[in-house]
Amino acid sequence: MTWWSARSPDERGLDGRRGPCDTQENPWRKVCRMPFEPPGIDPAVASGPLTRDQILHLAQGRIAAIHVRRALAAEKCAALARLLDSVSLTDYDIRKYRLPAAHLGPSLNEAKVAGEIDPGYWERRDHTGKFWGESADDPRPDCLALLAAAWPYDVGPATVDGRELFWGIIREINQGTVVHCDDVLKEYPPSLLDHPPVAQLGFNLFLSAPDAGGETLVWDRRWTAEDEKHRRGIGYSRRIVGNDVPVAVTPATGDVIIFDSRNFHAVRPGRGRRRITLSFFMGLTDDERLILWS
Ligand SMILES: O=C(O)CCC(=O)C(=O)O
Ligand SMILES: [Fe+2]
Repeated sequence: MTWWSARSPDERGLDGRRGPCDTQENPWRKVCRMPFEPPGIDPAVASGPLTRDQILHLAQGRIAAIHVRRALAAEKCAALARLLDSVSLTDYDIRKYRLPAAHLGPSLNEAKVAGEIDPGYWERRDHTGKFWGESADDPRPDCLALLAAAWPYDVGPATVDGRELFWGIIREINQGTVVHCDDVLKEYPPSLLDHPPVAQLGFNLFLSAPDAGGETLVWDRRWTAEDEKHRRGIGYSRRIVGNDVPVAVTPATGDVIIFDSRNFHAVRPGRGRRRITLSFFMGLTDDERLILWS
């Protein structure tokens, strides 16, 4: 699969330009860039304002990522950074994650016990829900507003047996992550969610971005069963992507980066300020809803 092959010679790309796309060479080396495209514009990364077409193109594998700059106002990010300075985040288990990272709020893939959701998950969901409920700085309504402005159908929490899942985990990842992919249909029995999604996208709002580095890397490469022999904890050996060049998206504070989480992806280590995101997955359902969970 190549992000570029979907653009026929007379079709407009997301950048509004018509293009023939040369997919003979390695597409990750941006061979599709037209001579008149200013440097720094990557045709595989759509930039905001977020639209329904961008979300669909991402789900179709036509682009690698969507980068919405300054989706959250600077004052709101600053208020959240102050709030997060005053709470302690929980460290992830380093044996599993291999690189230090911390979080606030539960995630579905961490709650898996013998293929099922650990009953303690629901308590953690309520606890974090209460934390945001008591805070004037909850950024989740801003995320919903961004999505609602782009998506003409329902947007709301994913459910399991009618119970709403938690969405909007806070994650601090300063030293990067291993290469991995996230796909709820592979992590759990595929019928776990009441509405199993046809595509799974990862949404990250940057409450604080590093001064340098901290890029989100996305490879044009989906998981196959063969890949399990390269598994290391929650991720995979870097060999899994060989010399393939990923699309790299550099976050700034207040930005949103969305990508297809079923593609292999990773985070580069950052320098300077903390790299803190509000993160969740968005599933596209067969009845055109966006369902959210972390
Ligand atoms: O923080 C990021 O840029 C991506 C983190 C990640 O692995 C994900 O959202 O699935
Ligand atoms: Fe991920």
